[in-house]
Amino acid sequence: MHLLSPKSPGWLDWHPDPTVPSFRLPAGTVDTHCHVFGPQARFPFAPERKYTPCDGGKEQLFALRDHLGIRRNVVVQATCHGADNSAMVDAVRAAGDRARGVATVRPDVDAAELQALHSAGVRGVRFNFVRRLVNASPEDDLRAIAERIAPLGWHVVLYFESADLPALEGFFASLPTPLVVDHMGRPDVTQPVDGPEFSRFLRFVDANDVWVKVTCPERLSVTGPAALDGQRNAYTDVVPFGRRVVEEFGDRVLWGTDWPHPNLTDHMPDDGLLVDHIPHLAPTEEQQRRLLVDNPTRLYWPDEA
Ligand code: 0GY
Repeated sequence: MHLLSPKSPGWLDWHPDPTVPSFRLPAGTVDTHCHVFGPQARFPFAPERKYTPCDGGKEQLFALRDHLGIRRNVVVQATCHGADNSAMVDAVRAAGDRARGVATVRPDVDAAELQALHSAGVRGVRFNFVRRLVNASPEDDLRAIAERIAPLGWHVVLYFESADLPALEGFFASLPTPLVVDHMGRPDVTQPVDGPEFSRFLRFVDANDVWVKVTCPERLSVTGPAALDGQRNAYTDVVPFGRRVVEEFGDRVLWGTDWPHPNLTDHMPDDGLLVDHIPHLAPTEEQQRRLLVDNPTRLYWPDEA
């Protein structure tokens, strides 16, 4: 047996005992952004990783799913596993029709491997531009991947910092697949929602029919998790940003937990509180149904939509 690596210094483990949310998720809710970490003894982390997390395996993910009242998950390959999709695929297969996957692949991936991933439930690849997580990939390599996956009907999930959008958006717009952006493009929520940075992001979304995950308030927030009123209303500084996206692009917004919440430094969110954040972003029942059920079902289970 190989030696297990210790967690990165200061690593925060996922919440052991999340509260039961007050907000009842509608039937068929999909968590479109979550990960599995290992377990390391069975699925070793990639040598090129930039962090070593705690274990967060499929059993814990499914337990959280059931605790929160989520119907289905989209398991996104985490960078700590590099392009070895085994842990993600194992989780997606184990969930049967209750999960889909988003993979990381290399430019030399062959047709048989893509077909095997498709059969397992993978429906997209993730391109990551966050420098603390990955070394940059040449755009030609990424374009080659996008061209290989387009015929399968897959999409590309984009993870980038908002400051990098001006340099990247031309490349994104040239890709031949649907685009999905993680965490609202990581806005600086101390800037006005009508300010130049977020306005540019909204124009990019509009011009390219981009899907947007209104995820990770805990990652974007400066005011933090303090519940300031009786409605478990945490991460209030993120609300205007999420609400704007839900109002403008109601048929292309997606929600997710981001469990097991990699690389947080100041607190670990109570996943129940993250569910209670949803009605602050999407106040009407129709907005909630589109965000939580209709949109993700159309993207990941199109035969049912
Ligand atoms: C997220 C965010 C992060 C990490 C990863 O794959 C990953 O390692 O996505 C992050 O550190 O911001 O979406 O989970």
